[in-house]
Amino acid sequence: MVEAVADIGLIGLAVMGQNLILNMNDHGFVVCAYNRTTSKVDSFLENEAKGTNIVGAHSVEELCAKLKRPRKVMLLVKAGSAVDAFIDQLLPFLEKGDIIIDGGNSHFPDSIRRTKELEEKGILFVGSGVSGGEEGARFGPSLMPGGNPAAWESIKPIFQSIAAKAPDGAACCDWVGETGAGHYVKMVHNGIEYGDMQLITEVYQIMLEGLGLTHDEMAEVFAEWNKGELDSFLIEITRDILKYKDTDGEPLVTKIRDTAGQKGTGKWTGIDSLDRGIPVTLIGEAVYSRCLSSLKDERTRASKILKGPSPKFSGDKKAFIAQLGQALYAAKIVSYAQGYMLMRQAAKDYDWKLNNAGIALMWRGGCIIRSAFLGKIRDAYNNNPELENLLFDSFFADATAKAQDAWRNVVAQAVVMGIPTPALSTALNFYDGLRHEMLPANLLQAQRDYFGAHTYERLDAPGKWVHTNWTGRGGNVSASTYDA
Ligand code: NBP
Repeated sequence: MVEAVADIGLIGLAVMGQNLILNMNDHGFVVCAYNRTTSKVDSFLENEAKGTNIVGAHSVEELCAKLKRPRKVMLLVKAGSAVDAFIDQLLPFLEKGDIIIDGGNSHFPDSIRRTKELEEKGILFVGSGVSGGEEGARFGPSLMPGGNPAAWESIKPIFQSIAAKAPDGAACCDWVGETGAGHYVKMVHNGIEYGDMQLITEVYQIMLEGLGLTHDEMAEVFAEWNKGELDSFLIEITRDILKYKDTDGEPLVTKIRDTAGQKGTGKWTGIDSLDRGIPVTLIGEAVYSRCLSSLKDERTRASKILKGPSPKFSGDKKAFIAQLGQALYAAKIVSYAQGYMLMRQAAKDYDWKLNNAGIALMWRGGCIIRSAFLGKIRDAYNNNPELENLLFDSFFADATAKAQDAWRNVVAQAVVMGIPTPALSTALNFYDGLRHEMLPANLLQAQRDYFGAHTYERLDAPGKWVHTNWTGRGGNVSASTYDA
């Protein structure tokens, strides 16, 4: 008879799994480790886990036998079929009320499906976003658990102890919402990460090409920004990257091929926003910018064919740098507002009760997008849990109003200099679109009705869809009215 000694089991002994186990051990939890290739269990126990309370298992059956009830098994394996395969292997050794947690980068529809399928079997499923990479996993990740709410009380003590802590000591982990909500929020988090990174790179290109600053001068600018409202992990590492020299004393960053990679979560966010009809334009532009960057050969040919202005700035550089900071800040506010709009729509579509303030707190520490700014988002949703749009919160409405002159000038100057600013400018266009009560979609509707008899709604008769015979030649039959 194997003794049930472990508080939690963890499957998947690659970088994330091993580090999370060590983190759990540090916080006083006994973890049982298992891996498909079982030699990795032995190697882990003999090396990284030596001298700890961590125990190992060489089969799924042994793993389950070593777990205290209700059993909690966390998977940190490659997303996709490996997760389903492990769930199938675990089921014969679990009983009603036991918990399976998937901490991998799973796509949220899989987590919705798994929550439902396992609920029918009496097993509680949790799909949890885990952010922060290797270091986060080891010393405090941002954790975004969602799924079957009945699992939360049992896993909460473990999750909140191992999670990163915000500067005020709060754990960067709270219950996100039902079914696929945890992985959905992680997906949006990754999309926002794409956006934040893109914004920083645009400001870098303006400073480099337009202002002609050296990398050390730019590092100084980022160092200053990191002391104020832009204080964040990404600004901090950008400062350090810009200062970093290659062996010949040149900035290393200038020697890196300018083609950006991507693993797909930004793309998922973009596709999802199109599916839901929510204009998450900044993340979309961030994904497309990576795509454009990867067309290096075509860009090289284009650079010799397509003409543009000389990207030289001829004004007060110091004042313009301050404006760049304001533009970055305002565009970042728009990006988070768009991300929250998307989560609001998904919550409506899936009937999730999303913890909006908690989400900002979960992103406040441990993850790549951690920043002081997220504390303000948490405050906004704490002040008004029903807040329709982040931009309507008085703090953010005032901040964008204050920054907008600088933001407009930065985008205008970049256009004049021919320096691309897809994220900075799409954010501004979104801001201007959102604040227009009247957009030119009236003309668009007229065009649709003109060529396709798609009908339009009259302002003076809401809900009444009519067709006009614009040319006098067509008939009076209209097309069906529906939105794709
Ligand atoms: P990997 O994503 O590299 O996955 C390695 C683990 O998956 C190993 O335990 C491996 O077992 C197992 N595995 C694979 Br690969 N295919 C399998 C299959 N068909 N059946 C069963 N097991 C299989 O590890 P990771 O980088 O630690 O990431 C783990 C999860 O966390 C992933 O979903 C990842 O996307 C996510 N994540 C990673 C990071 C990060 O910074 N790395 C951050 C946040 C989230 P084996 O040893 O037998 O091959």
